[in-house]
Amino acid sequence: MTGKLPFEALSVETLAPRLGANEALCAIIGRDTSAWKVREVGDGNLNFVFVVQGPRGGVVVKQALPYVRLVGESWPLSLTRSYFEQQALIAEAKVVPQHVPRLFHADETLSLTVMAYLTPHVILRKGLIRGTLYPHLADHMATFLARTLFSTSDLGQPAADKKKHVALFCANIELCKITEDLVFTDPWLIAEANRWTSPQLDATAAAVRADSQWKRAAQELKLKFMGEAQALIHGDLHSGSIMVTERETYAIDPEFAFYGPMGFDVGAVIGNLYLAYFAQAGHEAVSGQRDAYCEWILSTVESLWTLFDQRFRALWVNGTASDAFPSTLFADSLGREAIADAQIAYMRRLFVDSLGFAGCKMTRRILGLAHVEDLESIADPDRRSICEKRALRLARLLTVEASRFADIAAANDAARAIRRETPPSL
Ligand code: SR1
Ligand code: MG
Repeated sequence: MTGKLPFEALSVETLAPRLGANEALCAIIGRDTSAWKVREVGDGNLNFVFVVQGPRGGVVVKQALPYVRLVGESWPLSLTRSYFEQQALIAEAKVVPQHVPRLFHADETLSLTVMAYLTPHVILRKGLIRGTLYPHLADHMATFLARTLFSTSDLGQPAADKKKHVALFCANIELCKITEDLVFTDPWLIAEANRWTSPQLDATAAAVRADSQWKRAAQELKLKFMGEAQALIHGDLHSGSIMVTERETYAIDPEFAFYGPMGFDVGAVIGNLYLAYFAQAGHEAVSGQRDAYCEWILSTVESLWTLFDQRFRALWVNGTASDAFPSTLFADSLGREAIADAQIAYMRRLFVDSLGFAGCKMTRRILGLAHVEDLESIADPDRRSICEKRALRLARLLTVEASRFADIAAANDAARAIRRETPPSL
């Protein structure tokens, strides 16, 4: 009997026999599968990631599993997430091909995405832990954010196109639900999957659960996340989803993509940079050794927002595809003033959203299920908990009092002041 083979979780041993006849792979790697070298390199929470190298070149083969890898088969998860990742990569490549891995092949049955193998790029989070400077990071990520968010918003495309694209991504329900629970709700609950540095953070976690202002602010942001289909967002743009060299930057893994609030992506990058900032004290061999590096992280946060703001506005001024703000309505000098005011107000709302989301993303990485290596790799729990308390203190300010920050420099000043607090005040 012949027919399509069913889904099977691939392994280092079975990948070449199962994919050896695939034209797309053979064209890149070479036809002789006995010469293929396969490694499983995935260190994320959800999927298998294989690097396949051969005489002609290499590719990454990412496979979605029917469950959450971090937890196991007790947490089933739809395989369709590969499809959303592929669709997001296609949309992103239209505006920032230099910042997303090239998509070579997709296999629906096996939930596979075959992409460019990025080498010698490293995961940004690992570089930040080592204290490596990335001089173009802010510039590149500002471009990635401005172009992907603008082009998929109602400012960057006709209303009908946007509605069709929204409909396509609306079905990414399960991945959105993970974020709705893990980022916006569980850290403020006694949730089974939560963990934190204990006993050092026991009282802090209890105080967070009792903080009604913080809970309210997080739920208001959750409502935005669920209801504001502003643009196609990456949906999980932490520093483990960014690959870098000194010269290049790539955003990978957009399987959480859907039409949501733009600030969620901007906030993800900012929040993860702040986590890296507070973790530095746990990585230095001598007190003060990473001070200059901490300042570089803050300067990256500031440049990221400033460049993003400039580029997003420039796209708006020059853009013509939108059904909103037609230029004929604003042709005279009063009209030009009005549109400039509208842009200032729009960017201010986006700034406040971004800080709020950054705060939620920081909180979930300290009190929720999935933590970050920046903090987890600090072996001494006393030392780690000091970093974590400082990060939580900023997270609360960003989430509850985002609108009080006049600009990104003010948010950085708050981070600096908290980093100096000994002991941390939360
Ligand atoms: C159960 S999945 C946990 C986290 O891993 C992903 O990278 C997302 O950040 C998700 O929230
Ligand atoms: Mg991921």
